[in-house]
Amino acid sequence: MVVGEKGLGKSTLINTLFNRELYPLDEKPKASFPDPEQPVKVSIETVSADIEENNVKLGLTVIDCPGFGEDIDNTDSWKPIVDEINQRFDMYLDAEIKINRSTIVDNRVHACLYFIEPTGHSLKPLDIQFMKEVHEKVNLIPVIAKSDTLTENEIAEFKLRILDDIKNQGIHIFTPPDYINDDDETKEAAHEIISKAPFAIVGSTNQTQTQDGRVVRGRAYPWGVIEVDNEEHCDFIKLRQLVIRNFLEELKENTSNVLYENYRTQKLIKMGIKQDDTVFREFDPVLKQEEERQLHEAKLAAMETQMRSIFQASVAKEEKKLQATETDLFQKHKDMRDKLLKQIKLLEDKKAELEAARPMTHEKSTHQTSQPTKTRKGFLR
Ligand SMILES: Nc1nc2c(ncn2[C@@H]2O[C@H](COP(=O)(O)OP(=O)(O)OP(=O)(O)O)[C@@H](O)[C@H]2O)c(=O)[nH]1
Ligand SMILES: [Mg+2]
Repeated sequence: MVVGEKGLGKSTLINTLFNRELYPLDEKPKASFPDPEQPVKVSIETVSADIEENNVKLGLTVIDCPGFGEDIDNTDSWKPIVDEINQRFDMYLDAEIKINRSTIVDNRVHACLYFIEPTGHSLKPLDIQFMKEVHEKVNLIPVIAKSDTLTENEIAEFKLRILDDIKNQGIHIFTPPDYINDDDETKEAAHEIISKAPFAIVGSTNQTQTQDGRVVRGRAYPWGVIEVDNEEHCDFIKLRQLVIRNFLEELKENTSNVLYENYRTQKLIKMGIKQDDTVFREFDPVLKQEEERQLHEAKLAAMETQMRSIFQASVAKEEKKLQATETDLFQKHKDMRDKLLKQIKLLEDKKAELEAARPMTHEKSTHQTSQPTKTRKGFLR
């Protein structure tokens, strides 16, 4: 989204970013004076186009807000823009509530370039009011428009005053996250980009020849050429890096995880729906890790209890089996003993029977042999 007062070079910057005439530009902008009878309304205009970065095609949609700050009374100039941002959040929320979430089209505003007039003084009340109205809904990126109209020193001082105002007013401007795991080179590059805010930009799609014969995109002055793609001349390259090359994903993530979540929570509270915070825990990696650890420990404890009860059950089963075998053996032993006793009894009876019949045969056999009786006796024992 690009917002700023009339003629600050919004369309030119977008053309410069896409490197083509997305917005046909009148060479001489028509002078117009606000008519107190006919208030100027802010309108919302969108245009989509592809941009190529590192051989990757990106589809970007630009939202222009012509009419901003053009009225005699601009008190509510911010309102249609905030409405537009909210409406896009609402569309996303509606789609999210529907069952089929896989087809959600993300039309939320992921960055708002706010054009500050190159006065060299400080922010105007309109600038402060607008930024305060949107800074919690959108990634705000302030830029100093037409910075070629200021000297290097004027830009440096103007930047400091703007940053002071922003700080004093409690306005949040987008700063990419500082990743702990990034290498020093990446961190350094990120710091260099951030250090340029608010970005002093120059827009132009015109090819101009420099004094040393190079053909560049720039603005020609009698004293020389201001080059768009030269970091010594302006912050266009750094702005492009921030928005497209380096931090496109971070802009989208911040919109999703912070700005949209705030909006959603507020909206649901207003609708009387209480939010289930557990759904959002995944955004806190420390909390999530702790939760996962506890879950893992609970799982281990459950497994241990289960294994212990399985072990106890199998021990009890074995014990029962052993007991059964013992009883069985005892029974068998008893049976055998009974059988043997019975046999002994039978033999004893037979012996007694034989002995009863002996007197007759005894005399007969005494002189023959006494040995067999003895032997038989010993055998029975
Ligand atoms: N000096 C200078 N002039 C610029 C720059 N960018 C744009 N212009 C000129 O400023 C005039 C307005 O530029 P636009 O891009 O139409 O500005 P805008 O903000 O889109 O204006 P509206 O759409 O009318 O609100 C044109 O004549 C541009 O050539 C810049 O960086 N430096
Ligand atoms: Mg324009």
